Amino acid sequence: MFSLFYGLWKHLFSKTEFRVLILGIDKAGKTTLLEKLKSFHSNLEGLPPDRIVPTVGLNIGRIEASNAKLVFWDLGGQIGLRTIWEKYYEEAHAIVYVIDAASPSTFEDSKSALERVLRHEDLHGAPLLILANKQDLPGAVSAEELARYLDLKKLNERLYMFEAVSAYDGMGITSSVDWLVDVMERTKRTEILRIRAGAAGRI
Ligand SMILES: Nc1nc2c(ncn2[C@@H]2O[C@H](COP(=O)(O)OP(=O)(O)O)[C@@H](O)[C@H]2O)c(=O)[nH]1
Ligand SMILES: [Mg+2]
Repeated sequence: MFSLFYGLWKHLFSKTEFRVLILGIDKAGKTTLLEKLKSFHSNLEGLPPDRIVPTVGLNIGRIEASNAKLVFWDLGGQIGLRTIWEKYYEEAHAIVYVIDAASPSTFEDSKSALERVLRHEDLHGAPLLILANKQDLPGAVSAEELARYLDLKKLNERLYMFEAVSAYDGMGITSSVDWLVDVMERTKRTEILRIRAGAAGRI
């Protein structure tokens, strides 16, 4: 009997809940991505793309993947809403940065918004997954091309990866989540967040 309860207890409480911020400029595909994640990894149906409206504020999605629990926060990307992003930085384990890879005219805006994110000290050491989204569209640039274009400096202290995805057809999404879980499990930032939560009585 004890072992049964112990097993249940372990199942319920042993998994850390990782908090992941989904950032990116307006129309990059953040909310569509979140809905795809939900439809892949939970019993809940994600919203179909034609029912997704521009995000004002915050969408939250909880999933289980690679034997971990993840909470995704999808924050609105319009310029006026970007100041809200910072409020969530301190608690986040990792960042997913979404870019519309089929819209080169927006790359410059994406790049400067991302550089601002990376400069913020509350995100120190947070792993970064950059998604070259909308690969289903003919003009989309590859992950390598996007990486070359962004030419990000100051990435040396964090784990990062570029991945080509489509929030429409799901390309690249499962491997992206696997990577995220793997790096969040071994990054120092996770350890620091865990210690801080414990100190605040929120283990
Ligand atoms: N073709 C294509 N369109 C996408 C993809 N992801 C998002 N979109 C479209 O891009 C627009 C903006 O998407 P949305 O998720 O609202 O972007 P957000 O502002 O970053 O949340 C919508 O018209 C989506 O249907 C994708 O992977 N492929
Ligand atoms: Mg949105």
